[in-house]
Amino acid sequence: MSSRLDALNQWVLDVARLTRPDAIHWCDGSDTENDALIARMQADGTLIKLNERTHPDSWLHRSHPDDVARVEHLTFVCTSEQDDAGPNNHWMSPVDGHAQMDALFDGCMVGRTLYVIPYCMGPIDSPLSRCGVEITDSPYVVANMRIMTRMGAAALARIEREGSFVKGLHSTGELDPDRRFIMHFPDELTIKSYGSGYGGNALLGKKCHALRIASHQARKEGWLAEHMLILGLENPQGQTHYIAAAFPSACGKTNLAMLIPPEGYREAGWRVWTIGDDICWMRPGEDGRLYAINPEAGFFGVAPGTSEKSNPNALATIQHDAIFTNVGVTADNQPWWEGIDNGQQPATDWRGEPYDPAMRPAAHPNARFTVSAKQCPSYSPMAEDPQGVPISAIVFGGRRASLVPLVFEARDWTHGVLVGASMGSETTAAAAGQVGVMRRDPMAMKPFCGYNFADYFAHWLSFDRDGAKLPKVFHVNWFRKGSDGKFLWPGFGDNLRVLEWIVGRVEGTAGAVDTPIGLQPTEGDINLGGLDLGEEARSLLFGFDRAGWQAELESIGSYLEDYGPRIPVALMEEQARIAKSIG
Ligand code: OXD
Ligand code: MN
Repeated sequence: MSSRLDALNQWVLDVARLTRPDAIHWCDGSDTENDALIARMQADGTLIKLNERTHPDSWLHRSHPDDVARVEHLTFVCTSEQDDAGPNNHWMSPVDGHAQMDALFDGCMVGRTLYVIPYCMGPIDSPLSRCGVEITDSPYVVANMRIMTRMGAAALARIEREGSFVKGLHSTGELDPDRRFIMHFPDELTIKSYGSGYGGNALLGKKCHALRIASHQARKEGWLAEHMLILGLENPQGQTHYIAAAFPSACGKTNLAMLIPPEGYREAGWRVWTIGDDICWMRPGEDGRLYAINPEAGFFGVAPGTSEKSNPNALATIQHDAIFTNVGVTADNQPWWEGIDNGQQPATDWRGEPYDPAMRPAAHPNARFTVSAKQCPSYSPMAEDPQGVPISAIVFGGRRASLVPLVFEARDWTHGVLVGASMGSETTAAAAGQVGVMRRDPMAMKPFCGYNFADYFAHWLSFDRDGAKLPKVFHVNWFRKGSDGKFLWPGFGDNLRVLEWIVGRVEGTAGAVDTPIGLQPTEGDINLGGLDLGEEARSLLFGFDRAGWQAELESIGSYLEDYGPRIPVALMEEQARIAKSIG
């Protein structure tokens, strides 16, 4: 291999000396390689073949029952100064972090194969893309990385050209929760992950590289690495606006990114194009607009709740060549999960036991599918454009059962940054821990920002400079509940009505009223035709609760103050301005 790959070769040798694998395999990403890995995993039970007639070339993986989600409490950012990681991250010094991880990795691959996975995050020829190499002892990780990234020979060629890459070292270890850590060394562009095979902990291109390490690189280099879907909304005149939207994990990013418009809209010619469902890298272009790429090549989506009603495009995408993790299966080996609503019944649950609803759900609430984006009927050809797509609107949103209306628009960029920074949402099964607890999750990046949130907010604010043509910023809440505890907004395809208003605001054609929290549509500004919304729904979805917002602004103020003197003054002034205008 060429001398430009010396650093990579040396690192692989160093890791092999530490972990002592039986064999080393450099992944080329070919079909032959994948077939051999799949055959091996089928033989040892890592993968179980699903019904070949209904789901050709698709597989079920059952994880260790204690290894089903991201582990935020075991995830660390290792910087020399603790303040650089910030109160939003668990911290360890790089020296201690390496010592702790290397002790775990010592000899951990004896009897196993070490796989070297060169990968590219983003279109292989895009200047916005970045490469990495993951070393792992898990063939399941290799098979998933092949779907989720541009993996293999082309990525290795780019690494050879550029000479730089993010280093990720992973071992499933013993899958013991007491010997499990995910550590990031942003200054060394290095990740070490031990003891878990779960996607967010083990597919290192995804959360570890494309968010935690990339957010750190993005700050240094003047771009943004965000936990956002990207969609294109095409109107009946054939014009497309691109929208990036940040919602916390398991809050409907995949569903929104693949939305199918309600019938009347469809007939009129509205269409949603999918660019990405989880991660967005964007940077200012020469014209001052923000241009975005999806660094991923596949979807690692939450299966439960996915149905013909909630997301027909996702269902079509996962009909073949998909890996399902921790779903239930029917008697004839079709994947099954709660909310699939396809008239079938599960026979076996995600732990491989006969399904008994009194014991546990058939699918784990965080069961996942891994599938190539190219299989999605709404996948946009623009997703492969090396220049990225220009973003017209940024949307923030969380799960808020009360207070927060259906949609509002921030007055300007600074206000928009405050709206993102003060986002709150109820926790979900995507991370280990209690579900349904409201927490602040700024820009949906609480688990993923690789540095101090105070500096991250300052970085966001810095994009407002001469010549910038920034997107408008909005906040949505699909999850408002009525006094009966039921959701007030139908959601799913009907969210297009809100997107139409957002694009109308961008184009200057849609109306709004000024409220202290921003610009809100009245019922007349949004097309509600054909919806059955009661009196309570209309008043809560479009209203403004002054007393509730007074308390919310106070809570936002004390949340931001907790970041201490690093918090940008402009953000505190914005909070004070809004608090004052509420009265
Ligand atoms: C994900 C997550 O898997 O956010 O995308 O947990
Ligand atoms: Mn995510």
